[in-house]
Amino acid sequence: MKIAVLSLFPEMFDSFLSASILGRARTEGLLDVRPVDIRPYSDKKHKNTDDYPFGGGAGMVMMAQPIVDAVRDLRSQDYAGPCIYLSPRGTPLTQKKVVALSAQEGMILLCGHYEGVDQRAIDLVVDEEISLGDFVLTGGEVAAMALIDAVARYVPGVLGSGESTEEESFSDGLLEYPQYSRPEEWHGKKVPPVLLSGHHANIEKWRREQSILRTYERRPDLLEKSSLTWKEKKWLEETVKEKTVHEEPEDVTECTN
Ligand code: 4GN
Repeated sequence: MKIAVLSLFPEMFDSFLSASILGRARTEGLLDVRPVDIRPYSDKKHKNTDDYPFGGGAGMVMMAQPIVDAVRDLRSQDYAGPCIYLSPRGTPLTQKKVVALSAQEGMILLCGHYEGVDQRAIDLVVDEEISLGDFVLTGGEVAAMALIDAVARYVPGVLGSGESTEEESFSDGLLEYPQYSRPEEWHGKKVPPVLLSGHHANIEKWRREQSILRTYERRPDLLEKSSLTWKEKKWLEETVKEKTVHEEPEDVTECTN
């Protein structure tokens, strides 16, 4: 997969692209990621890339000209696939969308800064606007890195035989169960005995239950779409009741009403 990333700070991608799994994927030629500096594309004498917003208001807007010229240059150099602008006002990213993007020949990612990009550049060259979630970053680079990372995992050969895309959060609609490694006891904290039992059916059952409980506590919205058996629904109901009875009484010493 061939990815270009348009940024005013392309050096931000250096260590990200060299480390760990992505570093190896790139040396093996499975992944080609090129951070591209927007500034040289500016027509201005001093290579400015931003200007004041029409209509007033705080901050600066990234000008259309350098961005549109950069994207058109990349298109002429054989960069295919959607041009994606990372922004908090985009369509929320999902694992399904990540998998779909991994089947593309490539992508061109646009990283914004300041108050954002002139709408005319978005209208001309951007195919999709994607958001990682309801939060705001100073620039789109960290969001672009997250997207590249998530997509790369589904590019054939990027994950070794030890790493899988299968049995992780979201693939079965539930959050992951807790993991433990050596030592069996650490600072007085023991590993759940079932995991040391060697009884694989019990281990699977415990993990499934932990996933269900976590999803109930942290992401009840996901639980509605997941396929719990009637037995599992009953178990959850009982376990939640049980938990409420044995819960510590709430600390109200600071409560003033
Ligand atoms: C993306 C970009 C958040 C996201 C961003 C997100 C840069 N913040 N939630 N910041 O995926 C104005 C111009 C803010 C670009 C944008």
